[in-house]
Amino acid sequence: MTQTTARDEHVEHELEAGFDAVLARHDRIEPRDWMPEGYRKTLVRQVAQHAHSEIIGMQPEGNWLTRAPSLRRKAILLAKVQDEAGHGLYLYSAAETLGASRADLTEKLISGAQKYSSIFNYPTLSYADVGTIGWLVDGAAICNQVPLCRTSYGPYGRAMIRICKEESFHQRQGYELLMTMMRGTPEQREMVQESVNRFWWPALMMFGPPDDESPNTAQSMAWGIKRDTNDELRQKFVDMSVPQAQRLGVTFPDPELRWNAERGHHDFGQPDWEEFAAVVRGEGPCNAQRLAHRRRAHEEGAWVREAASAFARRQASEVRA
Ligand code: BYC
Repeated sequence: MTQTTARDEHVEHELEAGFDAVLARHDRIEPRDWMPEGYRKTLVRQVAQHAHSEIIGMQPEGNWLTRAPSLRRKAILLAKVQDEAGHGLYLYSAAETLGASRADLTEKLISGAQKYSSIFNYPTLSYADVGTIGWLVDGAAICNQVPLCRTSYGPYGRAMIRICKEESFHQRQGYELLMTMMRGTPEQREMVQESVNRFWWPALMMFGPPDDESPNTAQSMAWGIKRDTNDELRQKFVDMSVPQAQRLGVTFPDPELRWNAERGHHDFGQPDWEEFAAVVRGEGPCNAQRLAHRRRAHEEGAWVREAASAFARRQASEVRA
């Protein structure tokens, strides 16, 4: 071994020990700190997928903007969909602090090279779906994202704090919408139940595959990127949703769902994991439509990006002059 290699190895060990010490005291890793390449890559993967989900997630609900039943509902929905765009932007910024480029991430999304959440590949067939997405999809998102406020990477954790505050408004508006429909006509109550039946299983899939089939969980937990496993969060979500469903007056389409006093949790059935795998592979009911729509919006927005870049260049040259 040459002297330089030995010295390099020593430095690498010291850096790694420093990184481990930060994780051990549950402190944050910041962009300029040393980090293992695998940690950086895992974060770029998760944060980018998360950002893409927020952006693609605007589409199912955006579908109902022009057909909202009242001005009040339209204003609420518009605010929510705009919030999702903001969440995407916070998250793309967090990914940029890891050396990723926003243009490259967008390219990877529209070419299908990077994933986004399976849930947004299901259609929204009635206005009740706006309420169900708020209640169950944003509810699942809150379950998953509140622990991410304590993730080990600083910019991601700080973005999550803002996002979670807005998600809790999203969940409430959904629950309130469903509550209003449940106080309405029998047809409206039926519409809510039908919507809940369609979204329950896809909502459970949002937490990812079961722990024993999740290739990333163990390492992501060791690095403090994830704070809970997929199954732990899924259980938490079921326990949280059951009393809310009872209050609302709807049921979940799961004959195995029941309280287990011994465990202090609800037992529940498994989603169709083959359907999940197909949706993640791009074969869900709306995958092609979601990506085509995003690709078109990106192409049609080219002039905005060019104008903004030209403006930035002109401002920079004025400052230099
Ligand atoms: N959909 O080893 P695993 C929102 C992939 S936005 C698609 O367990 P990990 C909202 C996974 O990527 C909701 N793919 O992975 C927005 C991995 O594939 P790769 C988005 C999934 O990362 C607008 C493979 O399966 N939330 O709520 O340890 C309106 C194996 O999985 C899914 C986030 O992104 C899925 N559901 O754990 C309303 C939260 N699940 O990459 C609402 C942040 C798994 O190895 N992300 N895969 O090829 C996370 O917490 C974690 O990434 C996950 C997965 C729990 C999702």
